[in-house]
Amino acid sequence: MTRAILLLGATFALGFSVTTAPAQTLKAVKDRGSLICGVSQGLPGFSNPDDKGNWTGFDVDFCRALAAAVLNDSTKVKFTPLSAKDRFEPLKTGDIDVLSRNTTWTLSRDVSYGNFAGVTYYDGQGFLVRKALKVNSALELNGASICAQTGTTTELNLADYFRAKKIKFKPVVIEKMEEVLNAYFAGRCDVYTTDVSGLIAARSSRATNPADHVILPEVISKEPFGPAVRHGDDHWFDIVKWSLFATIEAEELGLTSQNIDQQVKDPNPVIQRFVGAQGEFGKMLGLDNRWAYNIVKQVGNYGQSFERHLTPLGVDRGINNLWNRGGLMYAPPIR
Ligand SMILES: N[C@@H](CCC(=O)N[C@@H](CS)C(=O)NCC(=O)O)C(=O)O
Repeated sequence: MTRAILLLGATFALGFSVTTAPAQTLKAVKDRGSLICGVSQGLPGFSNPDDKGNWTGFDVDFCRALAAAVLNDSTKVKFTPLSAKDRFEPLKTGDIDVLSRNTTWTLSRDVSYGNFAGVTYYDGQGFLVRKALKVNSALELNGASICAQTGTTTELNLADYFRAKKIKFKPVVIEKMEEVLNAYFAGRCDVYTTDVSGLIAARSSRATNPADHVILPEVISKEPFGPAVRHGDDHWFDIVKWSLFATIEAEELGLTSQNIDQQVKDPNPVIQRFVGAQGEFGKMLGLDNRWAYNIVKQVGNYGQSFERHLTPLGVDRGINNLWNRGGLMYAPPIR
């Protein structure tokens, strides 16, 4: 009897462990020889393809940093462009290894779609209007038509904000960003609302004369962007988390793609651990001990990515500065 129960238990345990074994994302990425990264369909500064299909941007750099950590080669990335609405499903199905796409970390997304590895960029939602409308505040938008994109936190915040303020507005919610921008710049809506970084990108890349458009002072939400991985693979979650922390830690340590080969000789034990000369921190993650060195050498530190992609658009570091420079960027220690 006892034996039968034990046997039944063992069979069940075996079956159970087979059916719920966590996805071996690291192994899949290594076997494939490339990382599949979900990005936007084109958002200057964050993830944007050129005519030849080469992707660049702040979120793209994170994909490259992860490929440098995991595959020792930042070029081994395949990009999957995803609309706001369709971005989470490929994470669940395993069609992408990571979602790195100006995606706000919220409770419902964290519970329903995947784990967020941290925050790469702290943003908030704002409003872009034509200067000719002579509007100085979101509180003056009574009766305005407001364009937003489907499947975003933007459309939800928009409704909340105006309901709370008892201001009437006409939502124009469109699925494709290209069409949202066409609608706003053709004057089919008075206002364009999205993350402030997205407004800055839209104004500088799409307006005939950027000075004809103003961003109103109200920031109506918190939009912490971060990379997400699917549930059920803690090991992969750790790798993505620590790859992000490594980019921030590198900036704090003053390690850049230009100086890291000099800095490896620095006897500071924090740097020695970072570059893999001391300890087995890479190995603990299932990676090469030079994982963090590879990120910095091949992609650069957090600040370098920011300066390469966001500073040129006119985005300030602001709260995205390091914690010891007045911002919120803080990485736990590698030890
Ligand atoms: N951060 C917000 C908005 C993200 C979002 O999708 N924003 C739009 C407007 S800036 C976008 O990136 N569109 C690009 C695309 O659809 O490819 C969210 O996570 O819901």
